[in-house]
Amino acid sequence: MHSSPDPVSIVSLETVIVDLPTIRAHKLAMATMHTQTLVILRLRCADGIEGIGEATTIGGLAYGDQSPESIRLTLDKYIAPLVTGADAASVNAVMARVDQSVQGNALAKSALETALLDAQGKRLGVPMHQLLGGAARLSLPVLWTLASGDSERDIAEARMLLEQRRHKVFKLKIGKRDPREDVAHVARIKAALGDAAELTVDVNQAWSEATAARCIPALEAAGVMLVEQPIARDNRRGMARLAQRFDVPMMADEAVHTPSDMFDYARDEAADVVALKIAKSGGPLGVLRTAAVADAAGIGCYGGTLLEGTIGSIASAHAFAACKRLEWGTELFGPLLLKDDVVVRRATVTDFALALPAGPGLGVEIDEDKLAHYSRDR
Ligand code: MUC
Ligand code: MG
Repeated sequence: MHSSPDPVSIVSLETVIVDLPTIRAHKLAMATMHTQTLVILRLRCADGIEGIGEATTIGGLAYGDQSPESIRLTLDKYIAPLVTGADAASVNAVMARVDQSVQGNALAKSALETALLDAQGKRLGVPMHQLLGGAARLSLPVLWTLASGDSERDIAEARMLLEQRRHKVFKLKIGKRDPREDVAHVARIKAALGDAAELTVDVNQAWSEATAARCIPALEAAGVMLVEQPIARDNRRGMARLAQRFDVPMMADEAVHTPSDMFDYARDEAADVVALKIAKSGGPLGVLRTAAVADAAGIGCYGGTLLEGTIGSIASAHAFAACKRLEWGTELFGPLLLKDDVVVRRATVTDFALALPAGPGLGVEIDEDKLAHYSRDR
């Protein structure tokens, strides 16, 4: 007879907001970043095990409808009282309890689900991906985003990263400038790098459907291999028309968060590829549910980021490693955009890929001095 193990209760949740400088200005359609703000979650359990998680967005409220401050408030005031005393090992039960009383707030939920899985992996002595069914791959290709705002600088940056064998696929952030200037910028970079590099573009919803229809042929002619979220997240029918009209694959990002968003996109044939993000889907288990719908519909999966630091990026990496198909690689370069981080060993990319840490849980350890140093409460 099997006896079920004693429950391990959740004792406390602690949140820390850290502001970290970036290595250069990162210019996106909706925000220019000089720093990145991470919300770090520490979940302490009765058996002495601590799980860690991260919730990070881009540009305050510029990218999504949760800010670092609101994520922290949601975790401290609403989620902590709900989960304190619950069995930490029953990850799905804890998340179901939270879903019952907290609508939306996928980023806060993602930090919680990550911390629960980290704790459970440490408890069982297995890496997080094993709790997700095991890794289909132990290393993940990682692209780099060129977003200095200057073509020549972007070309020099790409050449250096190619030379270092760090990245060979580059995503260009466009949508901020006049569309003609953006298209010329993309064409200039592709012409300079030639076949040594593949290019994608992310418009971050900045174009109207008419502007997209006008610019995409020029992007195709320049050799762009993927166009990400060219138009507003709400304009699903517009995305379907663009996907139908052009050969270059259309990727949905801001438009697809949950499995049901993915289902609607699949039904309307509104995307060829989806940018999966643990932050949008409420955690590593959540993102695999979205991936399953994409997979069922033949929509390609891409491992996306909200420019998290090492904790959030490695949590994403465990989930993307467990995806059945990950045809479009990942963009888990967030830690490399930061001058510093709050962990002992930062994520690195070598030979164009990120290797999963082998330790239990996430396999990532907090650096207490750095966490205290960068904490906003210091
Ligand atoms: C986004 O919209 O995809 C990913 C890479 C980057 O530079 O910004 C993000 C967000
Ligand atoms: Mg995007």
